[in-house]
Amino acid sequence: MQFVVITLFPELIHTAVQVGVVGRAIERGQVTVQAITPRDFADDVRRTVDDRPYGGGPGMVLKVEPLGLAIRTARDRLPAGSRCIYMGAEGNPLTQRKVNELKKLPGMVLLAGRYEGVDERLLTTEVDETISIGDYVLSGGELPALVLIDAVVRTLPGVLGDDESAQQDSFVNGLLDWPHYTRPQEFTGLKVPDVLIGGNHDAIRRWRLKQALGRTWLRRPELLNGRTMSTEEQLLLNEFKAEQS
Ligand code: 4H3
Repeated sequence: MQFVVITLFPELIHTAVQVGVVGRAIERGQVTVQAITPRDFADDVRRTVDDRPYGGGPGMVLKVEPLGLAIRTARDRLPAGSRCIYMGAEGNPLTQRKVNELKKLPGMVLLAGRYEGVDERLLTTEVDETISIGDYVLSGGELPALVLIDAVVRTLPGVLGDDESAQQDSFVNGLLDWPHYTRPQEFTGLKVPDVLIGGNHDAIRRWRLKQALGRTWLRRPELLNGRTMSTEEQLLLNEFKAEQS
């Protein structure tokens, strides 16, 4: 999987992708992350990358020509079938379902804006889709691009070790994660649930599924709406509800 991020802050991207799961995937050659900056395509001595908005008002817009050249250069570095995605709060939500769609692509250009954003004509001609990581405004698209890269890379085959991939099952399965515990067995008077100590693997599996269902029902009930539940899941959720009062 190949990513090219278009950004005024390439060092932010390079630094962030060095660590953790994504950093390891890059070291192993499973993923590449390049950054391209419009500044390298600016034609004046000051290397100007912003310009004033038509219609007036405060703030600047990313200058069209250097950004357009940066996008085309990025596209040329990627295989056919790659997509150009703009990170913006007005976009389609980044969900696990969307991540599972994106992971099938050979590569992505991720356009990270700054200032007031990108000229609409570049969005309509060069960008295939706008994606939002949530309903809030950020000062740049770099953090959303890094969020998208992390979410996609961890789904790629062979990126997570066996220990880590079991852990992934929770949101992938449409539910919130279950509670986790480590040593000591008692901490500040709080005990680890007995079932996790016993070593009965089926009891543990059922407890975790029940907690995942129960927490989803408590905290994010809308996630259960479109989801078909097995007989076991219905039984466990009913048990959880009965224990609530
Ligand atoms: C994405 C980008 C929020 C999100 C963003 C999100 C800066 C877009 C600039 C950048 C424009 C002006 N904010 N929720 N901000 O995913 O290029 O907003």
